[in-house]
Amino acid sequence: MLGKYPAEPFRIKTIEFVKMNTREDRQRIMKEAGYNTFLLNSEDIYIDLLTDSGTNAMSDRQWAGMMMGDEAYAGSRNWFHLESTIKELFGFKYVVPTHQGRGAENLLSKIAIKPGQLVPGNMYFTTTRYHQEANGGIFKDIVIDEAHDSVIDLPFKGNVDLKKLQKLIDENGADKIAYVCVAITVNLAGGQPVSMQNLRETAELCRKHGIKIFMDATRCVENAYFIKEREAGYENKSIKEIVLEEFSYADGCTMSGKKDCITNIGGFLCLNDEDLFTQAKELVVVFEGMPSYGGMTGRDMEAMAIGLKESLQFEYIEHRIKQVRYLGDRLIEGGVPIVMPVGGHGVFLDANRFCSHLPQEQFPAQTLAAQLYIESSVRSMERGIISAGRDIVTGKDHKPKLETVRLTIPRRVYTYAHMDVVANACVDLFKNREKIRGLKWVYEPKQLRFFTGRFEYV
Ligand code: PLI
Repeated sequence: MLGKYPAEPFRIKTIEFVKMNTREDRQRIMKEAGYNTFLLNSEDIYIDLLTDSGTNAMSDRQWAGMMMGDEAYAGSRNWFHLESTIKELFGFKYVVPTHQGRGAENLLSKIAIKPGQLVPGNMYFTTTRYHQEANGGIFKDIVIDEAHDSVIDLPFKGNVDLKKLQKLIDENGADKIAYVCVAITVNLAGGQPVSMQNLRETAELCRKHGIKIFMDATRCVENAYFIKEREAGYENKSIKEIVLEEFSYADGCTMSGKKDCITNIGGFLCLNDEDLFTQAKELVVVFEGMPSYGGMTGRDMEAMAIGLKESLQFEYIEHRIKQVRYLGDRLIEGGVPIVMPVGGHGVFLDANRFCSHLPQEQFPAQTLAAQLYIESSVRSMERGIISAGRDIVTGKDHKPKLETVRLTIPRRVYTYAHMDVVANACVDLFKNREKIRGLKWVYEPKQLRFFTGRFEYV
């Protein structure tokens, strides 16, 4: 193993200038953006930790690959490269390309859910649940209870609770279940991994009842690193072997290529069932594009094929995970409440404890993210009551136990010095936390309201 916090396993070849503005500027800018960090202009940000999605830095090899883009409308050579790479690394029989992860989620929901069926999953994700519900599915949370608690520290806090899944099957019958969706890792729980043992046992239970499992593969490489680090019997296996084993327990997966493929756009759906594949191919032309590009350019597909291989290198993923952990450790040292343990793609501030003077109805995480930007020009994202949205039947707010602000680390973009700036900003803000004021809605969008909603101070 490398040191506790390994140095960057790459050299920096190109840089992008960023500028600092004043606190006064940022106060005005944040107000104009309706206290929603999604509505800020990138140019007004010093360190952008909104998301790790599509914000990755590509390698010289990926950029070289982009010059080899074959922009044919059909049958591009880059598609065949990408398709064979995914089949080799993930082990599925069929691949359908999409413009990004939610395109794959839309296709899967359309072909695999009958209206009224249940879709159990290890915690909801915004776009995933949206597509399940839009296609008549009913999401059921089957993650272990501990995943909803910010304090409990467990090695595999994203695990499926097999008793909850068994109960759903017993009470509703296997026919009522469209499929089980297992995310590796679990984004909204803090990037928490799922153990191989849990994947194996979930698959056994599903197979016994003839229920399919589809994985959300978005951060499957980060999940594999945690398995290697924490699960007995995997310490000497390669990341590549572990990723392949993860997917051996699934009937297919959806993938946002914007995360662990280390690219800026793209996605795909993998399937083993020929009939489902045929249906997905028929639909992909309606929503995404030809089955040989699905909304991606030839050069995007080439970059993804190369990025996917790079992501499996041990030095890369070890640095990635430990850089995130470094930020978490700095925050813990500074007394800032965060979701424990630190996960794969970011550090989640616990806004309930950070802003304990604010009720959830005044959106503690939303206002904390806004204030962090005002104080430091660091952009983060709310992952709490605003992201959770409303119940599709009752119209009432979902009230998640986790009310968090996510400091998400783009891959290969920032250094440890940047992490120090972020940590210092959070520690300073925590000392002055009583000054943070609550928010109320000015404009609440009907779908995925966190993206474009607007707020003002209570
Ligand atoms: O943003 P997309 O459409 O490529 O992928 C959607 C998506 C699916 N599953 C998971 C676990 C995600 O994290 C995810 C997208 N996540 C975003 C945009 C994020 O900021 O976390």
